[in-house]
Amino acid sequence: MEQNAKFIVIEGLEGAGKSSAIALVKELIEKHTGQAPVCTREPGGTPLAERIRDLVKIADSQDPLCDTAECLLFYAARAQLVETVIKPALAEGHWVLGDRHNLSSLAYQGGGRGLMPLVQSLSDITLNSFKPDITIYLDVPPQVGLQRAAARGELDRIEQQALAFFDRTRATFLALAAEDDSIMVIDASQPMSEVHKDIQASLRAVLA
Ligand code: T5A
Repeated sequence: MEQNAKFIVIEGLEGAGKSSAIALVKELIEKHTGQAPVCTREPGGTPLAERIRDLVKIADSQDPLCDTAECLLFYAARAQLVETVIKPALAEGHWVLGDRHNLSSLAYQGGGRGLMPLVQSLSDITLNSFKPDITIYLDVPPQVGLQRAAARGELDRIEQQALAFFDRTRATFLALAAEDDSIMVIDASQPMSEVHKDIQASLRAVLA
């Protein structure tokens, strides 16, 4: 088992290209450690957290989710995932590769919804300074990302928000990345082959 297992997270707006980035990083980790990482997604990644995922993704016109409840649900799902999957995996020496984590709540609920004080309090209480070793933030203008997501099929509850919501979310992702050395920003509006080259370069040190 790897003594110094790492927690690596891929972040970005909808359509940023997280799925193919995850496939690439998974392969790189496998080559480096000789073992597949434990892959998680947020919200989700445990049976209970997957049920919460449905609550936040599917719109209910009879009982629309208010912003505070949305925020609490993301943290309930995250607490369950961190305590029952991520921390135990790291403790056993398994690398963990996450499709989104806390940075999404800071950006979407903190920046997009304007709930930063609540998000910061919940983050402190539930995570207590636990954070990824490396976060790769795939930066894409919302128009580009949403077009890609729409080309794939129907948009979910959050994807149907106004463009200004995604502009605020992106601005928060970038502002938080600027003040945290563990967050690497990749220009995800480039062709996929270039995005992948940049991801490999940004992980060179950690996978050396
Ligand atoms: N959320 C989540 C919060 O609000 N707060 C939180 O705390 C958390 C954890 C989760 C939703 O919940 C929100 C954010 C989300 O709205 P999700 O399904 O996990 O939903 O996340 P999405 O972002 O909606 O997932 P997507 O599948 O839309 O995004 P991806 O994975 O980044 O997109 P991907 O890789 O499937 O790419 C989309 C399309 O674009 C193409 C791909 O081939 C694909 O067809 N593409 C490119 N085309 C050209 N050039 C490139 N460079 C391309 N990269 C990708």
